[in-house]
Amino acid sequence: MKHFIKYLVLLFIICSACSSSNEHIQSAKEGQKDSKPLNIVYIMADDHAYQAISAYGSEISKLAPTPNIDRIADQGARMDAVFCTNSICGPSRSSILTGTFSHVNGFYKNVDGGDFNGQQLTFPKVFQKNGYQTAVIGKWHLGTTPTGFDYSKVLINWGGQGTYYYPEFCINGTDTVIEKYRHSTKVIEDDCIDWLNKRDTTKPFMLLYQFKAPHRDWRPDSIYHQLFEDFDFPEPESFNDDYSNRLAASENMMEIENHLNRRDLKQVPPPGLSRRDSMRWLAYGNEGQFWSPNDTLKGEELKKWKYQVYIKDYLRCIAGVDRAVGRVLDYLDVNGLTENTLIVYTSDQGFYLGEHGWFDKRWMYEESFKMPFLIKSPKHIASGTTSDELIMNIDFAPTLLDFAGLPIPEQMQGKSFKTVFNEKNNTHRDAVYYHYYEYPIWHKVQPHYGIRTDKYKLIHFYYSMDNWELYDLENDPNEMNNIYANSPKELIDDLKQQLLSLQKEYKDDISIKEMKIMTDTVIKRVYNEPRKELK
Ligand code: SGN
Ligand code: CA
Repeated sequence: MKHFIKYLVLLFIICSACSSSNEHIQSAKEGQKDSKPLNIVYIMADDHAYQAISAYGSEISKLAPTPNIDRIADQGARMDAVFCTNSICGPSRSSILTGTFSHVNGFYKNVDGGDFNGQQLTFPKVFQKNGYQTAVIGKWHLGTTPTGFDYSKVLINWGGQGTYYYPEFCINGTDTVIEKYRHSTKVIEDDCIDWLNKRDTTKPFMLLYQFKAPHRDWRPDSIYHQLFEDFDFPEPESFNDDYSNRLAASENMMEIENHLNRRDLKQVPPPGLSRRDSMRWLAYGNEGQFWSPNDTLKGEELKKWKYQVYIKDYLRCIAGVDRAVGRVLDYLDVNGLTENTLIVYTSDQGFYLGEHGWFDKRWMYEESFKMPFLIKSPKHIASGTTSDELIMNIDFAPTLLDFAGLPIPEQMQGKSFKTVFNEKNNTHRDAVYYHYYEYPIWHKVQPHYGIRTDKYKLIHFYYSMDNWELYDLENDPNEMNNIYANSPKELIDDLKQQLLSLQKEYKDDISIKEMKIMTDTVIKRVYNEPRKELK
């Protein structure tokens, strides 16, 4: 018995020694992990509305869920108040890269706005300087060749938009390749995995993984053509908005009913047309010209039909993006990279999915102003977090650098929101600022600026009108009721004061005359896509 007890004691001592040495090994490993630089995968789609991500819970997203994108929210955070500073492609991307507003980085319009000045300081350059391997794969749309990347493979055809089929890419600013078989989302997905496989595993990485989808003209991979065939999507509450009280909105040219063209809704040109004439035939509708797929469909029924064709193709494009996101998440899991990689999923701006009767973006109204933003970093963010802190796209650059422990350049106007995940009651800011310039092309959206607080949104449309709008976001979330004319003077004065101080802080306190000149100025593109002759 004595022996047995001795044996037990010995066993206990050995086991505790083992377990403490295991703990020791584990904590050494932990320590090593902590000192390891954080990898970054920044995923961005083009025109992906938060309403079309199931983590955000909208009705349509319940019918077209995005389980892979949702994994990022489930294992990390869903941000509910992230805003764009100028809701179109190139300008948003420039603000994201530089951490500055459009008027500071100089790329404030897509059309006649020149190209992005790649000499500027961008966050990928800071990562690169600090020993990271950097890459951008997919949509770029900034004209000039990407700078700050060890590897780039970006879409260059269709004015830099890229196409869904036969997309053309430029590799490292020199070699052009045309993809003949795969859908653009699939090519970008495969290239991303390829790059991850071939990377130097002794170095940390920072990858921008950027899709063309679901941008207009919403052309999904044929493997998704059958999706949603047997049911229709509900229309949003503001689908039949009449724009009363909102002069700028009433002048728009982005209505589902009146401005979707035949190409958008996948009509087939009659046989025998020349290439030029068939392009014209397909673009018919852009200017509000009436067309119908058959002799009987018109009025409300025609509008409903257009909405279903539009929304189904849009969501089919997203099904492809969701698959591609899942593939990279799986890759990181399988290769033991998940713990030490920060992942962002976002879009260059929001988009209208029939709200106010619209497609497209540009406005400071919620659906195009608000960006989806999901972020996961197991070491820093608890799973299932949600946040309604007011964030702007100029905050992305400082935030990514901050998470990686790298210096944030002084000239960045945004600020890191890393602390919102661990410091309770830490208010990031009281209001966000917005400024949009491009007019009249493409969709006749008046240039405007404004601020949004938790409760109110004040907008000034200043180009060919002088109109203010005010919304009470708590009581009128669809922004149908402009209360500017009948709101107390103190409220309006207070908001205007806040607006002015933001304009001063961000150095956008120029005169209306100067703002109009910015819209009118034609800045030539340096970037020259080889044009194909139309016969
Ligand atoms: C294209 C689209 C427009 C869209 C712009 C900007 N027309 O010109 O509807 O607003 O892109 O989009 S299309 O018929 O060519 O598709 S952005 O994402 O680049 O800002
Ligand atoms: Ca876009």
